[in-house]
Amino acid sequence: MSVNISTGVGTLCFATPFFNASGPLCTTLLELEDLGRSEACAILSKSCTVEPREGNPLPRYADFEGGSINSMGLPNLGYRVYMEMYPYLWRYDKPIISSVSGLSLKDTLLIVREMCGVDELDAIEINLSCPNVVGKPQVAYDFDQTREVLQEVGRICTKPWGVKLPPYFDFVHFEEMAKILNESGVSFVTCINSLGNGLVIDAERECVVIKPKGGFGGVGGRMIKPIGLSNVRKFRELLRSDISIIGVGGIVSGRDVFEYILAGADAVQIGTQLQQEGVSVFARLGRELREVMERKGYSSLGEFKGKLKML
Ligand code: RRO
Repeated sequence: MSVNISTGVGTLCFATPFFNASGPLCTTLLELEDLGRSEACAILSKSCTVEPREGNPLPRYADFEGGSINSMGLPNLGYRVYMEMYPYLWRYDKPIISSVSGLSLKDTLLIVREMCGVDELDAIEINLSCPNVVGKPQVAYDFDQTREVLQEVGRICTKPWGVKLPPYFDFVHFEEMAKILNESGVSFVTCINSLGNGLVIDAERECVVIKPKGGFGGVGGRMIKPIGLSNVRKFRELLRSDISIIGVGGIVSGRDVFEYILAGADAVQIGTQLQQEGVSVFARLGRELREVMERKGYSSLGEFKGKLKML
């Protein structure tokens, strides 16, 4: 049986449903070219600011049995460098997406305005949920600020755009955020970013495992999958049907991808597992997802997308 795993996010067409989360292995041109050569369906660059940033002191990333913890602190080359890279990435013939994370609304608008002038760029993901810049709270936990950012970006952005959200845990918060998103011009929503300010401890050394912020950092990987799934599911229930959802959080196998699509995701991003396994993860996920679909008799993602059954 032939299995088709192509999908779409807004007006973008993807050959497979998986690509990188903004963060791991997507900061330099070499890394972005590796993603271009891989079976990732799109290339998403590391969240950028106006000026280049070194980020937080090392060590700032660690694996643990449940996943990963990071406090990278938004290290990136500055938006101008990414603008120059996108034309080189065009040769890989897949959508190119820029993650934008201005340190202020003014910065975000400046970057978005400039990025809209780059023909080779297909879409923009506004990161409203970086948990690791000291003194800068996560925008998307402040609903008034989020509404303002979405209104202002919507006024100037001429490319398809979406937002990267932090995890929510309360139905009232989901409803409030969904109302704001439904009244905005987003064509996609990416959920979730890492769980902010977790703490991993090495009992042998009686020590934290990352240096910045007293060891606190964003938690990703296997252990956050139930939260990622719940956020995708809840937003699928609440958002306009023309707003696509990109799921991210704890995807390790093709079966995890299947679960996200069942919950309502149109595509998924891979973070911790990409960091740990490298870009070959995408080919493996493709094989595994096809296997799951063949076993269940599905020939396209649309046959089960969002069709999670209730008891
Ligand atoms: O760079 C980071 O510390 C970082 C960012 Br911008 C983000 O959005 N999520 C995360 O876990 N780390």
